[in-house]
Amino acid sequence: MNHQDLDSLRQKIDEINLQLLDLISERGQLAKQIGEIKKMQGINRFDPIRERRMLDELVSKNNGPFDNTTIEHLFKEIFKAALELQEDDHRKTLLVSRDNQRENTIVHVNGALFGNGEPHFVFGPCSVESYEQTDAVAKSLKEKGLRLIRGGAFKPRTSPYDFQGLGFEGLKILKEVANNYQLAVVSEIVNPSHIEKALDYIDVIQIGARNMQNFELLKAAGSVNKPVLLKRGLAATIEEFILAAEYIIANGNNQIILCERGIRTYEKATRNTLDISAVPILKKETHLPVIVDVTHSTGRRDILIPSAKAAIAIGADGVMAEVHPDPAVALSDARQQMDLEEFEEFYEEITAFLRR
Ligand SMILES: [Mn+2]
Repeated sequence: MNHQDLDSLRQKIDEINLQLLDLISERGQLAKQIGEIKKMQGINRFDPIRERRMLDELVSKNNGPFDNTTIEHLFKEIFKAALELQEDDHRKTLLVSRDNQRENTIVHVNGALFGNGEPHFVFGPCSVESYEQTDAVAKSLKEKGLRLIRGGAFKPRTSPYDFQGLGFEGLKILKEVANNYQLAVVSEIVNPSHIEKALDYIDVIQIGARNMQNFELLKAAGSVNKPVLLKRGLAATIEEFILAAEYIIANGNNQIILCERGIRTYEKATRNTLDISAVPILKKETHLPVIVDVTHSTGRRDILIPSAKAAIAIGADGVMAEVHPDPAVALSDARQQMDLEEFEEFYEEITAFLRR
C-alpha cells in the first residue's frame, strides 16, 4: 500500500466519523423528544424491553467485522448516553444547583453572613452539660466578638448507653446563656415533631450526619422559616448530600448551610477523613454556603489549626469546632474538644491567617 492509498483511506474514515457524529446527534435529539413525551405521560424513561429489542435487531443484521458482543456494547453505550442526556436536564433543575441560581445564597445569622465571601465561625461544646459549662464557653466566644454558639441538647449517639443529651432542658440552658452574651444558638434536632417547639430556643436547626437522609426531618426543617445547618452523612456521596439539601429547599426553606464533617474511609489516623475537595465541588455545584467541621472530621486536637486553615484556603464559608472548659470530663467527644486555652491559640492562629 502506498502513501496515497493510506491518505485516501484515512480521509474516508474522517468522513465516516463526521457522518456518525451527525447520526448520533440526531439520535440524541430524537431520544430527548421521546423523553419529553414520556415525562408528560409519567412513563419511566428507561425501557429495558425496548433496548433488548433494538439490540436483538442490530445483532441479527450484523455481518461483521465486529462480533455481536462488541456491537451490543457499542450500542448500549449510545443508549446510556441518550438516557443520561435526559437525566442531566433533570439535574439542572435542582433548586440548590448553581445552574438554577448563579449568585451565592447568603444565610444571615445574628449578623454573620454565611456565603458573603468571608469565613464565619461556629464554636461551642459538643453537648450542653450544665449552665456553668455552657456559660464558660459563651463568655470566651463573646470576648472574641463571635456571634454564634453551638451545643448539642439531643445527641444521637452510636451507643444507646452513651449520654443522650439534656433535651429541651439543654436548649433552655443554651438559650439563656446565649441571650446573656447576644449569641445565636446552633443546635441539633433529631425528631421532626420537635422542630416547632425548638424554634423558641434555637436560631439555626442543625441536622446531624446520622440524620442527613432522615427525609421526614429534612422536610420538617424545610417547612419552617429558620436557617438549617446540614451536615454531610458519614458515608454519603456529594450527590447524596446535595439531594438531602434539595429536600429542604424543595419544601420552601433556602436558608441552608452545608457542613463537610469528614467521611468514613479505611484511614484510622483520623476519626474520619476530611474530604477537603468536597468544599469547592459543593461551592461549584450549589449556591449554598459551605463550612467545615474540623473537630469531627479529624477527631484530633493536634491538627485542628492546619485543617481549619486548609478549609479557609480552599474557599469554605466558615469553620466549626468544639470547645469545652474541661474536655477531660466532657460527657461526649472528650478526646477531641479544645479547652479554653487551646481555643484561644486556635482562634488567634486562624485570625492571623485571615489577616495575612
Ligand atoms: Mn461532638
